[in-house]
Amino acid sequence: MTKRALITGITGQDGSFLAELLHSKGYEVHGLMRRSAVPVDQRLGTLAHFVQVEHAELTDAAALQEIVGRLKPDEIYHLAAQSHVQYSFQAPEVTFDINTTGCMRLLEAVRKSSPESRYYQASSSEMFGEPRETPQRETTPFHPMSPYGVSKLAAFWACVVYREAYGLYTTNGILYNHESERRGEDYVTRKITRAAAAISLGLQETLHLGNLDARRDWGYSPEYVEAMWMMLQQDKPGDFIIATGETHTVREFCEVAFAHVGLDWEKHVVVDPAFFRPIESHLLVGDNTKAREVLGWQPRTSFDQIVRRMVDADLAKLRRANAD
Ligand code: NDP
Ligand code: GDR
Repeated sequence: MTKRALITGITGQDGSFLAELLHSKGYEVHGLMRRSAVPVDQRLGTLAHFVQVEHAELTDAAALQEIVGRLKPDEIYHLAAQSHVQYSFQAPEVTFDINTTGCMRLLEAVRKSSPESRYYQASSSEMFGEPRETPQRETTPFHPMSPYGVSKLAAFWACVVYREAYGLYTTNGILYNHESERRGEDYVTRKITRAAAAISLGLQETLHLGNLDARRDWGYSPEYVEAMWMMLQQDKPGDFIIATGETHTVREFCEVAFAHVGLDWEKHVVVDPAFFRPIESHLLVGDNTKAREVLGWQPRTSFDQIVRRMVDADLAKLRRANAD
């Protein structure tokens, strides 16, 4: 029988890769998005050929309940969020409303209208913030270092409570940074690859960045959405860390990206206090043993490959845009 999935955050990086993955597996894919002045086809691109659109804001409990009750999806992937960590310092209340209360609204809709649905929560390594051990495991205590981290941690626990109190199938994927050619342009990786491409084409001169010593455990988004799907195929719900186990600095990211287009990054990057955060997470690196052993998941694309693939995609995109 055809399985039905509902993906929130369908217009985001992970939503788009996950929709393609589920479509390739024969799922009927529904995507939740908020209304905007930009036409749906333009926002969804090629996904518009197979994704059935449901319009709702995460702030609208009644709309969420109507959609979940009508579709009764086999699987719900809750990816929608205010996902920008630095912005969460400027907008903590909105971040909490969307990321935490939004999750509670969706869980309530599932509990009341579709308790058989399997529910995936997009949890984050930011919940570890200032980690008590490195690498982090599913058992490592949490200590978030941003309003975003706090909002995701509360949503994490909401999923655990709904699992334990009501027996719902709720699974938390604790994902470390994952990137791709579809990454939003104000996250550091895409900002760098887009700038390296633009500078090499003579379209830009400098790149303003914050903390170059910041380290992250960067993986490749298409592989991380596979892990999401694998999690919901398990007999029992649980919590899983998805990470590469390797870290690199923002500086190293710049080196590889600029070298790929034959440039010396030090000639173009300007350190700008505007992009520093009030506090910064340190030593976020994940231990993916449980995911490897239970799910059979492992990362395949190396750091250098991710960077180069992103730069190549930005070069192609900018060349197309400037040929018009
Ligand atoms: P994106 O920022 O690319 O996508 C976020 C999505 O959420 C967009 O589709 C956005 O829609 C939607 N959204 C935001 N606010 C609302 C709202 N009020 N109502 C409805 N939809 C809304 O995120 P990613 O794809 O990178 O990440 C997916 C999820 O995984 C997020 O929850 C993120 O916090 C989490 N995560 C991501 C990691 C990463 O490294 N990428 C790592 C760990 C966790 P719109 O287009 O309208 O803005
Ligand atoms: P992060 O990703 O905060 O880890 O959240 P981001 O790419 O924004 O920052 C990574 C690191 O780079 C440093 N940095 C800069 N960051 C941005 N955005 N812009 C800059 O100019 C810049 N210069 C240096 C940051 O200080 C930081 O240390 C991402 C999001 O996808 C979250 O939703 C997700 O939960 C976490 O990853 C895991």
